[in-house]
Amino acid sequence: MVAAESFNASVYLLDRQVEAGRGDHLAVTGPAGDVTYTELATLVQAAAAGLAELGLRPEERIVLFSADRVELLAMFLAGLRMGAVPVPVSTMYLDTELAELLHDSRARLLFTSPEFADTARSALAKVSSVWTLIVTDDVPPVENAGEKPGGWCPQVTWSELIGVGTGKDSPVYDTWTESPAFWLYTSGTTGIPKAAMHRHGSVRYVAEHYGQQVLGITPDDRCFSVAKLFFAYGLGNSALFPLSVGATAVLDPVRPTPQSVATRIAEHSPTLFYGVPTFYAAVLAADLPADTFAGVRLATSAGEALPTELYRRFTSKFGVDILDGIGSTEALHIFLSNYPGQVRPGTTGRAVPGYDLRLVDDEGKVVPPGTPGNLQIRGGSLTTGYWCRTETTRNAFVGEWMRTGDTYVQDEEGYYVCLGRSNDMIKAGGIWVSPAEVEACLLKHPSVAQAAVVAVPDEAGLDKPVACVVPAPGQTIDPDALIEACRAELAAFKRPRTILEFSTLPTTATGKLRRFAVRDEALL
Ligand code: 3SK
Repeated sequence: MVAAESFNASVYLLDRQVEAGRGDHLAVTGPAGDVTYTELATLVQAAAAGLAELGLRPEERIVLFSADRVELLAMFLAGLRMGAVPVPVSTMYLDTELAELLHDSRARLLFTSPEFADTARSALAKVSSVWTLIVTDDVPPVENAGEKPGGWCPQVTWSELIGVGTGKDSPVYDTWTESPAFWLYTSGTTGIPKAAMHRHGSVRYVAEHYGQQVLGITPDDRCFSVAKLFFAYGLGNSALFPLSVGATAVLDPVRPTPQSVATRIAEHSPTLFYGVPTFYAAVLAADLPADTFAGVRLATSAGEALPTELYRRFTSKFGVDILDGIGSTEALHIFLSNYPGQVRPGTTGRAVPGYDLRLVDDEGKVVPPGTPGNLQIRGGSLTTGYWCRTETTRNAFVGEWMRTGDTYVQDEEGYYVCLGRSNDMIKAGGIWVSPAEVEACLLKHPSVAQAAVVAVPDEAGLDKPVACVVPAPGQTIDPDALIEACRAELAAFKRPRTILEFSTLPTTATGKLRRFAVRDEALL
């Protein structure tokens, strides 16, 4: 048997930089100020000891529901250091959605920042597994907060946590490359999110393959990502890649808008900018000055295919090249990408070093270049599986290959072109939306008899969820009321952007919804 390699991702990202003499280098910058590698390492050691004092044990989960800031990054690294399992989750979730994840993960601790503290408390009141809520120092105290089923959930501030941990021995838990490191939730076809579990070794894998070999990241880079740390894309962009080489991450707690991003770029001069197609479209619509991205040496795009026209308009206006790529929460980061100096617009590029790609037909037979197929991938950063979802995990893998759910075609030179999804899931703004979940919400409204949610491209060619509904007998459809009903129950990114009324929805002879036909009718 091969001996397991001792490896801790937090030590790899942090202690290694301090030992290499980069302690005074900036690890993080942003509106809240600068933090050096030595300062971040000290915070992480104290936070890890503090978490242990709160009773968190290796392999137990801590859910992180916070804006991007130093404390969030430190919590993530502290969790890894002590062998616990940090679970950064989307701050777009409503309290009921967060409660589901707390329950599913059986998290012991929950960490939050002021913008999300009310949602966090309201979620806590619905679950019993969480012992303690940890809040950043700027979260105002609330009287009588902390009630939960069968008990009380005390609140600890960040300063208290660091105070408890400071001066305490903060040993690194003896993790291996194979040890559980962190989870990232991703939407399922049913709408119930599932946690993709990742290993310590995968952190090094994505950093050394995409981060270093495709982006060519160096200690002189300053990284700025519109995708937040709770997305796999953002986690790599703003944490795993910069820290793996001693570079600097620009962390911004606010939701990015073209204007806020222009301001941050002016203040912090990033050299690597990570965006998504929807954001590039918004930047062009905002008519920012042509020198907004001056100083950025390279931009990336992921989440959904970058339309050629959007690529051309952005690069010709701002003079910065965009590497379009695709990754997944399950693969942890990008496995298929364009390369600097070799971009082919309208394609997603070629395999990232360390990953094998193949296109197969519905019988699983590999198809030749020029023939569309279902994309499968193999590589060293794939999830070990979904937490407590045995059947879903088995269905996702074919041996060591993972099904991506995307349909692609490869040209003779090896460039891949995205043709769409192989299943019904919708990717809007780079985030998965389950039609089934949105349809279930619409069907609760008394005016709706039938609902189908499909992806329809907007003016920039980017897919958005559109609801096609049939009114219940005697009812009329009020689109605003339906969108409001979705807003009340679902995170904002899931809500349909448009409601279209149909007298019937196209079905097969056996009564199954013909989604492609619904989509075609929605496009008319
Ligand atoms: O959606 C993507 O393309 C992506 C890229 C990097 C990491 C994670 C994801 C989902």
